[in-house]
Amino acid sequence: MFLFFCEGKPRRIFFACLIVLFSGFNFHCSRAQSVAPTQKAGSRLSSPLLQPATQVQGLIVTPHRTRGGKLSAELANRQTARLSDIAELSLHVDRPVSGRSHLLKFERPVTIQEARAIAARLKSDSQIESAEPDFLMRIDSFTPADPGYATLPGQWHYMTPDTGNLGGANLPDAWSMTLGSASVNVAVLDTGYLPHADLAPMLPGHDFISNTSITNDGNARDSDARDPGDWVAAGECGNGSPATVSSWHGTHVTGTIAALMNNGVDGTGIAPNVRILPVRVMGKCGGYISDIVDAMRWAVGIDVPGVAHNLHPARIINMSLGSPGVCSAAFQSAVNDVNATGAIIVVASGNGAMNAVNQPANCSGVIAVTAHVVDGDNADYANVGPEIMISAPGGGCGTLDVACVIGMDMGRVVYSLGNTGTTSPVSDSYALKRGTSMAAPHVAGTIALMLSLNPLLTRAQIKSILRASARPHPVSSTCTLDANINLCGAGLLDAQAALTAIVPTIQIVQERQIVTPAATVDLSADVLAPVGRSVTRYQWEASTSNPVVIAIDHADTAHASFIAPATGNYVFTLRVTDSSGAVSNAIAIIKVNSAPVITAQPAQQIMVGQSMQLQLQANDADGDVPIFHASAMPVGASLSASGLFVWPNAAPAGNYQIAVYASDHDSTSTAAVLVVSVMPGTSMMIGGRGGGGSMQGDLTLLCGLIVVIRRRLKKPVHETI
Ligand SMILES: [Ca+2]
Ligand SMILES: [Ca+2]
Ligand SMILES: [Ca+2]
Ligand SMILES: [Ca+2]
Repeated sequence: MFLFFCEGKPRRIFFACLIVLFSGFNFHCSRAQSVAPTQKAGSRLSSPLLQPATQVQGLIVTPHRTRGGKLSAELANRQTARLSDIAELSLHVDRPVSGRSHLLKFERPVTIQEARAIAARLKSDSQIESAEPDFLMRIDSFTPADPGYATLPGQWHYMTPDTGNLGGANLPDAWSMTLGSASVNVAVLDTGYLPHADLAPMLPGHDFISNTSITNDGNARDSDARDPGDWVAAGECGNGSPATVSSWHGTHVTGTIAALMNNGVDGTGIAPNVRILPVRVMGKCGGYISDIVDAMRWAVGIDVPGVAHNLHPARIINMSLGSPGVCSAAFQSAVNDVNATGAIIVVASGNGAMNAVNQPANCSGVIAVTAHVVDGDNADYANVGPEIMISAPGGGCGTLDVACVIGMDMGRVVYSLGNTGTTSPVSDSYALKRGTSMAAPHVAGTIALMLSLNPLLTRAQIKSILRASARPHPVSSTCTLDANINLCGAGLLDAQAALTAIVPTIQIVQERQIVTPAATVDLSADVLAPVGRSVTRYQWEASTSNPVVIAIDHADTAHASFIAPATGNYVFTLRVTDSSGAVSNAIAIIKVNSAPVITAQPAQQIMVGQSMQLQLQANDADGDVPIFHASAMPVGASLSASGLFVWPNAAPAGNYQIAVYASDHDSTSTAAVLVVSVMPGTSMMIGGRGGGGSMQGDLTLLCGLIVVIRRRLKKPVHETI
């Protein structure tokens, strides 16, 4: 009965296939229309195909341009009896559609296959130019074709959240925006990795395990980060410790972040195009802080003694590891160093079912991740605490789901890569695991997608977006109980919402400027739209709280300008809109400042040995209090910040030209020259102090020639300038 491989009307197919049998052709029972689209040349990934809904309501029918006059008239008059006969299903005209078409609705919704068959029957009518199902389009969402994605147990943990799966990380719509960029490197600090048919080649990583009793690869640190297995015998990890098989934990975590998509193998990863830097820190029984902190620094490009420089520094570190206790000083120091490079660290909260977060998830400056299960409830094993930033799928039983039994929760755990070996590696497999270890890489992978869309995102922006885009913990779930408020972070990871929230990055060229009145002031910005989008609008706006209204030139470009008014502080906002409608803002602050102007002083004359004091004055147009200073002074003379010039017992005789200045906090006056002639002869000083601005002694009055100089001096008479 091979005939029924063909779709369409069985009776017709039967005859077609009879013809084939008798004519001896190799007939594949396919119709040109149903040939699957081929992948674009050079592309490693399938295009994000639009997925039609499973039911169709109607058809778009277009009469033939020349032969369809009668049909056009029928449709205009809503006469559908003839078409219904051809369709073998009752149709009615819903409305005209642009492009000479009409939308015809079925008497009942039909399947996609039925709709296509009806459309094909209608197209056999010579008056019909085209007839096609009116499919429901969705926003570029697509479903990976990997066999493990949708087939039970499946990767529910990536899927669009719905009533049966409130915990899904909402990746299908995120994947239509990006599958990751090969320029984003994610370091996985774990048990190492195994090459796997569902993994792209790893970046050159490193094995940081120095302790040969746990390393299990026959040597201490080395440049091969492959996982030799971490199985242990009973008692090997301490008295009473159980025997365990190899976990292949690092391979599982790596697969969650970057397993290949649409390659026909296993499931998929969250960011299949990003690169993984495997860094081995965990062996038999675990790993030591001393090795892990070295690995953290090395992963982001900080040199570690005895290890070759990492040529592929990571922007993201995933650490699905930890142990109870406060954050150690060594961990905190490493976190600080990593953060200083601009990288971001994601850490699992731990599986102790405690109201306490393991270290290093509790270190300041990391993203601590707890785990939820398929219905969005916090996982029964997951640690929570105030350090938690977000929850991600970790699988297993929910805390409040008493009917759920561990081991009977297949289909509710996290599906990723594994190996069949119980000790040493044997062959590729997939593995089902539960844990906060599985939750953290969901967040790391999502951050990798975010950085793929906009590599300029800062750690603060990433955290802010993840928090703001998280879905609320489900009503009446563990994390909404009064006792757990603020212990589970912002909510459930939502990759689609996080990526949608990424806005263009704006870098104002000069965020703060101090300018002079009447200057032409540049308002310039470098703007980067997320990948796949473009900037559609720039708008510079002057703040309504500015002291005066300012006209901005070229306000609708990235490079605007204005003429500075006389004085005051001004705020300008650049608002950038991208082609997705996302908006971001940045602010430029401009201070218009006038430098102080020193009030000219008459030339001063004084006899040798006399004392003088003089109060200098300056005017600052914007009201700043001037601060006086001089570049050099005659021996014994001084000038206070408030402008009091004092020269007791002036000597020796000569003509002094003293350059004085007044500054506000932002600018300095031009030099003013205080001219003092010290006359030779017997001191005739009269004791006591005179008032500001006058010489002491009668000879002051001898000052006849008053010269005011406000210029830069070329030749000092004395070396006092
Ligand atoms: Ca080794
Ligand atoms: Ca090794
Ligand atoms: Ca795959
Ligand atoms: Ca000023």
